[in-house]
Amino acid sequence: MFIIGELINGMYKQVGKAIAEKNKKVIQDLARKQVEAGASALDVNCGPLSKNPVSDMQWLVETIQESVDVSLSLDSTKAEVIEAGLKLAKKKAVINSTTADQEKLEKLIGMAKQYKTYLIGLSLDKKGVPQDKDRRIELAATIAAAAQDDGFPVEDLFLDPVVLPVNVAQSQGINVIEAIREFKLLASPPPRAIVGLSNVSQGTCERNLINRIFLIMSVGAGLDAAILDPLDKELMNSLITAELILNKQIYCDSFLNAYRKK
Ligand code: THG
Repeated sequence: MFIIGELINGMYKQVGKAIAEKNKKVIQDLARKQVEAGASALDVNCGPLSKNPVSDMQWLVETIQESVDVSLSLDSTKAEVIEAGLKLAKKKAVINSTTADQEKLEKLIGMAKQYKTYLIGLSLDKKGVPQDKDRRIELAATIAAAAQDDGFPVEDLFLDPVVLPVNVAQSQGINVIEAIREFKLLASPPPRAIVGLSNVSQGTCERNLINRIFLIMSVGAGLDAAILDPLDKELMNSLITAELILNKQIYCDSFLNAYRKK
């Protein structure tokens, strides 16, 4: 499982404040803790309150890279913010993200090729968030086809069905899980499936429980990657155990520790 740590996001009050005050310690502690907990990459999002997202993204990338040596997932709806991060990234980065809109797709596939990055494609377009499984697959297919036509390596493409909060869009959970299964059939070699896990529990009381169960059900449907909180130890233990049951890890009595040492 490709785990992207979600915690460096200006959406969190403490992180938004650290970005505004240019407090390196808060950001570097979050970076180190997430990598120690098993993150293979870190999501970097300036948040909705950033007044200058280009320079905030540059500062975040430089600050994080002073403390850890991992891939960064540059998370913004603005291509120029993503590109500002790409120019500084030392390791193979993740572009998070493109939608299925033609103009945006072309631009971000071009950028992904130029900087040799991974690319996340959201099942989303100007018409808004899909409300069923088939629309998610249709939009993902548009993205996969554009990537293939443009010569972008499909194994570097992650398709995201767009997870919605269970308290306001309860019928969408199963549509997301079924879309994950079908995404793998859209190209050969199969594109990878990814979710922003914590979306599912926003505004609910049992956040950790809801995240955990949704993650494991999605892993059962073939999920390859997730943006999640790697500091949630029960979540990580459940994920490691799911991979064990799916025969992706070798069993030994200390399999949780064995996985962590890797
Ligand atoms: N797909 C892709 N990228 C994404 C998402 C996605 N990036 C952003 C988001 N969704 C994933 N990251 C988060 C980060 C935080 C939260 C949810 C998803 C979150 N934050 C608290 C909240 O809103 O309740 C913040 C409040 C606080 O604690 O201060 O839940 O789907 N490709």
